[in-house]
Amino acid sequence: MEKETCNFSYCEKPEIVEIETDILIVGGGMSACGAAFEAVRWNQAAGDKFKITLVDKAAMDRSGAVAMGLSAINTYMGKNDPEDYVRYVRSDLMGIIREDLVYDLGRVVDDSVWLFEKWGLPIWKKEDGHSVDGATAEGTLKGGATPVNSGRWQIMINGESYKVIVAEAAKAALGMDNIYERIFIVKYLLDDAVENRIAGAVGFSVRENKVYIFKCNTLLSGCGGAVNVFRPRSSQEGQGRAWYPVWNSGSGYATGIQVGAELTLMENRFVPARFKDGYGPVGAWFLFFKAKATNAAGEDYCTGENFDDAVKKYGAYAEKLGTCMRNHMMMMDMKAGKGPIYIHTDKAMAELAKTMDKKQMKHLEAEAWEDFLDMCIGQAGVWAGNDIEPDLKPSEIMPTEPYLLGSHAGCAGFWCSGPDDLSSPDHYKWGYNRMSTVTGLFMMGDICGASGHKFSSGSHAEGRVVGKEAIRFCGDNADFKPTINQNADELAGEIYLPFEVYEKYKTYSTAPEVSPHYIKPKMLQARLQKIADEYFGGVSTWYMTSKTMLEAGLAQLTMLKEDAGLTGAADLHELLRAWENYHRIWSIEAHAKHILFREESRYPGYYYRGDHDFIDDENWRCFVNSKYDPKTGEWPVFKKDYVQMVSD
Ligand code: SFD
Ligand code: AMP
Repeated sequence: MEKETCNFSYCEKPEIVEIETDILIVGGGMSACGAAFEAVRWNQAAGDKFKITLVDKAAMDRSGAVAMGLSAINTYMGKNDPEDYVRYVRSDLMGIIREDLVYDLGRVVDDSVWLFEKWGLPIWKKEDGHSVDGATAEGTLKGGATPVNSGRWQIMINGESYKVIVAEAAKAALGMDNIYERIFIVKYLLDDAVENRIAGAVGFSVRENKVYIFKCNTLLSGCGGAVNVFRPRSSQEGQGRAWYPVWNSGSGYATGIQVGAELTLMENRFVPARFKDGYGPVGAWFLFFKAKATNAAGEDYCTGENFDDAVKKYGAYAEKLGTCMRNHMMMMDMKAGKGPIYIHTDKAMAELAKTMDKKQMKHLEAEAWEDFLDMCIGQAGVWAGNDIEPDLKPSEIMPTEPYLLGSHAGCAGFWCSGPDDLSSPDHYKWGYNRMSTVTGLFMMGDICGASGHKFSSGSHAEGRVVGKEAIRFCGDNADFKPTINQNADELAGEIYLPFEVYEKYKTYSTAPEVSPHYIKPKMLQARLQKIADEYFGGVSTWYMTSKTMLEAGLAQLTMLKEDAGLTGAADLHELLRAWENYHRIWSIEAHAKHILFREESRYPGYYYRGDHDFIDDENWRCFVNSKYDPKTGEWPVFKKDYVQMVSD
């Protein structure tokens, strides 16, 4: 079909707001809040030379993955050594990580946790051998108090208001005049005078008819991962429910890819085991309440034949029982009809009751509920609706649809420069810590690749590293003036194209939902999810794909991308949905290209290449990187050397 353009013949022209700033922070989640807080501190030390601006598609108080709150901070070093943290992350992510980035995070992450506590986050403490709520516990972690560790790296919090607390500190530091909420960033802008140099970003208000053009010296990108790229398990009545936040729609990946930033390990994904239908996280139940998971016959699916079979196929990696391997063995039983898989919350509570008096037990029950009321309210609803009292009945768990992310037990993201004081190899560092291969463009949180297991605290800490580096970058590049040749009307026309298309053709059919001239965002999303699910290893094929399936799916995706240029949007809400979809398409395209290139199954339990169902360290213990060329549209995929920096 013919390409459509928007010159505002049919839709209303938006007001155009132009903002010049030195530092532009895109996103308002954990990493962006960390970046804002730290950049302001270093800017003050530099004599307040630089203007710092933050733009978030939502409202910072409740935006991003921590919106609902959390009940644990999953990365806290305490007495652990950062080298041990590297060993743990490397083992869970199947032997390939950027050890410089992970070590660098390990040495600073606790400071962010201490700040959270200072700002008012209640953190549980161990007092006289008992766990005490954060609100009543004495002392602070920084002052030497002992946290309640659920696992080696995880500590318990009363975290319903976690995000509000972290956002408040960032807002207070930046000042509301420098914060733009409910502005969706559509794309980043490269400089027209200097090659491979970031110069700004454009977006639109999701509440008013306004398009925003930001010009900047440096851009700090922290837009989270990609959710709803694969067809979700929840359908119809539960549509929209997912484990990771639905508003993290791949913007971080798409915006960076489009300006040519190099990607790494985009073949990786995260498939978490979650409470069925409610998507409640399992970590606190496994680690803190010591619950066990079994098949329907009460057998541990990570032992016996399943274990032996996995070791035979995937070698020593299987023995370590990392997150994807645990999934793998669970699925072996599910596929053999040995499900449902249960997590025995009831038995765990009964076991704990043996060591507790009535009052302590009541408190523990409250915690068990709070675990979900804090971070996944829907799960409490599913329990109530299904007549499940978790202290009396077990619950089903299940692997979810795949998500793309780089801060939880996944590592898909951009190839970033590391710190320069760790004797790392030359190809790991090029000047500024966490800067991508595009000059002035930094990546943090979910989208800084090959360095998973940062979680909420690590993402904040990484943001702080980036905030500090951004001030240094601005100081070193103070003379830079962004040159953007594309005029404001052209940029606004691009963003408002789905409005123009809809207004032009909406009367061509009796039901404007259906038209031969455009596709509505909801339909486009359904097509995208179907392609990803069926060709790229979603739930309907038990995460299985292959060269031929990937190639067929990529061919479909090419057509979908073309059709996405003919999306029709009736209102601002649909305009948001249209651009979110576009970002998802770019993210999943990168994912599929990388899986296609890596001829092995590095992450069994996350995805399988049926035509290469083994781990091949000799040929593939390396990074798979790729780089889209914004000038030619070519997108080569290639290997990059992995270097082990920390001994086994
Ligand atoms: O239980 C645009 N996470 C957990 N971390 C922990 O430390 N403990 C836990 O208990 C955790 N668990 C957990 C977690 C997440 C979720 C959803 C659940 C449970 C249910 C992980 C952390 O939350 C995660 O690692 C960090 O939040 C990642 O930080 P960051 O900064 O990479 O992403 P973000 O916080 O989601 O923020 C993204 C921001 O970008 C904005 N945005 N803004 C402008 N334009 C666009 N186009 C944009 N697109 C996105 C968003 O609005 C947001 O502000 S448990 O499972 O382990
Ligand atoms: P989750 O709630 O599954 O997101 O996990 C929270 C934290 O607990 C993460 O650090 C996980 O890696 C860890 N975790 C979850 N389940 C297990 C398990 N069965 N064994 C070890 N660690 C786990």
